[in-house]
Amino acid sequence: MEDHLDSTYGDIDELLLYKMAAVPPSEELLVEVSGDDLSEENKIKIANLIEDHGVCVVRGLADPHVVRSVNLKIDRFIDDNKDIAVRGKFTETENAIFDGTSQIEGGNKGKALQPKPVIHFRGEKDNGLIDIFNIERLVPEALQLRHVLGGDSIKAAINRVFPDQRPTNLNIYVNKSIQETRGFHYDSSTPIIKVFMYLTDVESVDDGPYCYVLGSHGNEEERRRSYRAKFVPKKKGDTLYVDPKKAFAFAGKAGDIIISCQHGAHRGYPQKENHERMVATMIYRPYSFEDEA
Ligand SMILES: O=C(O)CCC(=O)C(=O)O
Ligand SMILES: [Fe+2]
Repeated sequence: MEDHLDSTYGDIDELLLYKMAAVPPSEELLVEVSGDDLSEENKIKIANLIEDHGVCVVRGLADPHVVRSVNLKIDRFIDDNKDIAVRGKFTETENAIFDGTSQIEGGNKGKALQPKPVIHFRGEKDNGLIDIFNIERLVPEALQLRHVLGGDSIKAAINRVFPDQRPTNLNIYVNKSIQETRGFHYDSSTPIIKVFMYLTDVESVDDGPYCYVLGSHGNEEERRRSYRAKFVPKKKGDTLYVDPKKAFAFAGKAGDIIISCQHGAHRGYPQKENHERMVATMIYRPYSFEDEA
């Protein structure tokens, strides 16, 4: 039997627009905390949300000054190095490696192993999607973000549901006027968690919010079908079908944290021109993953 694309693809955008306007972000998915540590009660709340929906938002854990400062410093660095960025060629400077056309071998792992920060331009244009590895070597304060996103509190909450997940790489995504993004997809057929932190306010769909299909982490059959499918929209792991009623876009403030099961259907939403978004992403993986990679 041949799998086919579901015609609901077109409707999702409309629904997301509606939901963004209506609930930014849903109270049900939100855990508000104060201080830099999570209480046992909050860890349990987070674990329950991850288990039930595959995603949740934690607000109030990050120091707003650090978030702002890291955001400004990265922005300034990108602005100062625009010329190199435009060339899109492999360039090594005193402070950083610009891996224009992905010449560093070994994929993401290869980039993370470099002794300098690696600025990887996924798009070819000046305003292409930028993925930064080893950010602490560029902006030492970002170490504090690593300590929040990969720290004991969040890890303990995640480990209640997925006992073997541990933080690995910290990346920064910079989207400036990115008007095309990959559609709904799974990062993996087995459990992988990402902990995102918005470093800029994401106020509407125009800013390119993170989107998630609630509960899709539990839909193993659909995931298997999508991975098995002979023809998918773009590449392996793209979803064949998502329930538009459960597709949800996350508005949020700088400092908001989104904990997300990446074996559920998700995407970054395309931006409108002149909109910018910056996100710190901590990738969790099971201890056993190293052997498979
Ligand atoms: O840019 C985003 O919001 C999500 C990107 C994505 O699909 C991922 O990090 O796995
Ligand atoms: Fe993804």
